[in-house]
Amino acid sequence: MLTLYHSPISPNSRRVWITLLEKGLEFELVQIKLDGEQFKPDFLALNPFHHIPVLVDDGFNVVESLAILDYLEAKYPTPAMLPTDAKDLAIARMVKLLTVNELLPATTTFLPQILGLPGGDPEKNEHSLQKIATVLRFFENTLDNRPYFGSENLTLADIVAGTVVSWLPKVGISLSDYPKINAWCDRLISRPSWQSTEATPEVLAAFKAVIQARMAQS
Ligand SMILES: N[C@@H](CCC(=O)N[C@@H](CS)C(=O)NCC(=O)O)C(=O)O
Repeated sequence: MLTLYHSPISPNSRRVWITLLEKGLEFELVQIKLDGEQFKPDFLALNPFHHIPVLVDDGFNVVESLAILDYLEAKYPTPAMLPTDAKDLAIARMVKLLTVNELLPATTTFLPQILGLPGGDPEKNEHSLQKIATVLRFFENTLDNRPYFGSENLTLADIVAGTVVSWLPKVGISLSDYPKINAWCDRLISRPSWQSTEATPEVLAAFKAVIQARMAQS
């Protein structure tokens, strides 16, 4: 039995959730409220680093979302969600790593904006916007005439990048200068796996309350 410990607002856990759905696996979802539940002993026993996601597969714990995706691909190889050709595999890996190392950190600058909260530093925002543009240009140049990164079929790279890129228009960062990425993003968000994992207004409101409480403490 597969169990995913997650939070519906987190792009790190959403990428695992979508992969489980796209692989057609049966799984149980356990929501961890990031207002302190991640520090409780039961959860720390699963992940001493107090992060979601955690995947438990019949008593075997996997932490770190990219390691979880690799585990799922190795253990449940159908449908295949990584290219086998060396260059295509390099493309998929670059897209995954650029998303977590460059794109995602740059988007966190816009957290107050995403949640409609005051705050945000114009200088930091400008720096982040430039970083985001560099990543989007790289992605635009990396997509060839195939519908997905290095593949005719959806890959783990599309899931990792797509769960972050699809949020950009919501904070006013248009994809219109990147026509291939724009069309790719539309393809992704029309998939049932994307639609069924989209954060609801209630989830966003609960997250906003957690961030407001943290801001009041600091
Ligand atoms: N590198 C980790 C990052 C996980 C992560 O940062 N999760 C956040 C939610 S997006 C979290 O659990 N935060 C709560 C905490 O660190 O206490 C991964 O990819 O799994």
